[in-house]
Amino acid sequence: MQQLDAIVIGAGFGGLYALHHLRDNAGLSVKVFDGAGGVGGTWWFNRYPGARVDAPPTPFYAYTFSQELVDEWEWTETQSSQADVLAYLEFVSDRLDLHKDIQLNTVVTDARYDEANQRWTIETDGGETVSARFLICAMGALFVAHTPDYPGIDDFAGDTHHTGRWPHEPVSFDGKRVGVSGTGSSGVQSIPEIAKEADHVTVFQRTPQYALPARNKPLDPALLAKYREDWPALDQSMRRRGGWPFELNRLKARDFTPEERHARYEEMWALGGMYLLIDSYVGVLVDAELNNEISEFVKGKIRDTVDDAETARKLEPDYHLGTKRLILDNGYFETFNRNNVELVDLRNDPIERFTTTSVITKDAEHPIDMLVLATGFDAVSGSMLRLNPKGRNGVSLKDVWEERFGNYLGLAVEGFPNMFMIHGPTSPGVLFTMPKGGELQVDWIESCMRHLDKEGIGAIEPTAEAEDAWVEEVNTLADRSLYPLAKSWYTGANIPGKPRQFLAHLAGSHYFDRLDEVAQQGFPGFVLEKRRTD
Ligand code: NA7
Repeated sequence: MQQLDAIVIGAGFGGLYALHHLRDNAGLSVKVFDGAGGVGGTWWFNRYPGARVDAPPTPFYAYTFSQELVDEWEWTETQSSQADVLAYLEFVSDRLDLHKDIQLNTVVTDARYDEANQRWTIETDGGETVSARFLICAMGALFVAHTPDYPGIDDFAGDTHHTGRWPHEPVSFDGKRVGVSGTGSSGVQSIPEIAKEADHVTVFQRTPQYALPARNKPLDPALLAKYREDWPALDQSMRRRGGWPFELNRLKARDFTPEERHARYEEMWALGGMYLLIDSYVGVLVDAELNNEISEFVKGKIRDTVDDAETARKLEPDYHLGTKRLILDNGYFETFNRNNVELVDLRNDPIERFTTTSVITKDAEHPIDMLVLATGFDAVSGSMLRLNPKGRNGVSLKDVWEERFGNYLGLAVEGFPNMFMIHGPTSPGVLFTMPKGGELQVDWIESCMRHLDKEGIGAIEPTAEAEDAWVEEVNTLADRSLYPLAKSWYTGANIPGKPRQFLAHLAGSHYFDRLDEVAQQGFPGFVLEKRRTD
């Protein structure tokens, strides 16, 4: 059986960096396994038309640790396309010679902790068994695609594509009547592209969503050069500002008149991207009154954009802006002015069943030739539960997480020694720029491993008390904000039967300060078990 220091599951942003850092900087033997046919993780799977980065602009949704990588990769647009991000990750894998330690097309089917030897053993779908001291789970926060179980959906005879499992061969919408279910980021990004080609598009909307204009444009080479020059400072800025590279205004709404505030919203709207949410006034995600004002502003923009008043009304959201994942769009609302696009409001006209050729809602039958499911993911916890590792005494994660996603620091779970999660539940995840957040987590894991070696420790796991206090802390942070008021995948509300728990740490920079503190203090909250074997 192959013996390694660390097994990494997942070859996306987090897993690739884990391989590089642990192998090339820490000198460990590491192997990455991924079920996909290429590196890229989320960016390998989510290749639906219109897929783009919806985080800070390029080049900040990228690795930050290497000035060489920053200098060598030529980003071309401000909100990079899926193809560009994937090409970048392939470039990084070549440049850092990662491929030789990545085994693709290999699903890890089992992972068990061997208590006597303080090691993990994994099995793959190819029948291999591999052992390592550490198991690093970098399977992604948005990996397990969610498909609604409408009666008859499996009987539908046309092609069905989930945005999160998009085919590698081209998909033609030409001459087709396409039904799209779901209006989160994936739906909002893909619907305008599908509508350009299809005969007819029927959008099945459960929750109307806010979307801010992405204003994607070519990236000015002079600006890119400037970012490269200022990279160390911008990188530090991201670490301090919740993953955002630029200084933010600290304006207080109450210091301005309604007219002045409105003018500022217009200014932020014109800038595009996330600015309206993060840089108009402080407290948009905690102050309901302020949030309502900005939400109303965006609803006004939707009404201004959509010609048909009834359609515009159906598209108006009724939750606080930003409390579901913020969407950046490229012509989404304008798409409803096309005469080949129709909106079905599922709240008033729910889907009853599918036939071989149509979707039947309460009020009508909608014939379709193709179904696009943009219905999201069993987010954050789903990929860990799919792996379902078995910890001490063979206890499975599914059993431990039946009612609550207990863990400490979003990184480790009691009863699962030497197992670490990247972007796990209660870590900042998508609420911090993910590539940077993953790097910081991996850096912490490596410092933890060094500590264990120095102290002759064979196994580390959190205490139950540390987990309880941590989950409480993350919940308290969430409860001070408007986030828990929305039904979102941050709370588990998108998956029937999923325990409700706020899955993201809302103060990213403080989270990473906390990780630093725990490392400096010798890992309080963890049980350290002496090494049993040499
Ligand atoms: P999201 O944001 O979870 O969106 C999924 C969409 O699918 C959303 O509109 C859901 O409505 C809808 N949905 C889910 N289940 C159903 C059923 N049963 N019937 C109808 N509609 C349904 O996933 P995305 O892939 O768009 O985005 C995920 C992340 O990827 C995104 O945040 C970016 O960071 C990139 P709901 O709002 O739950 O009522």
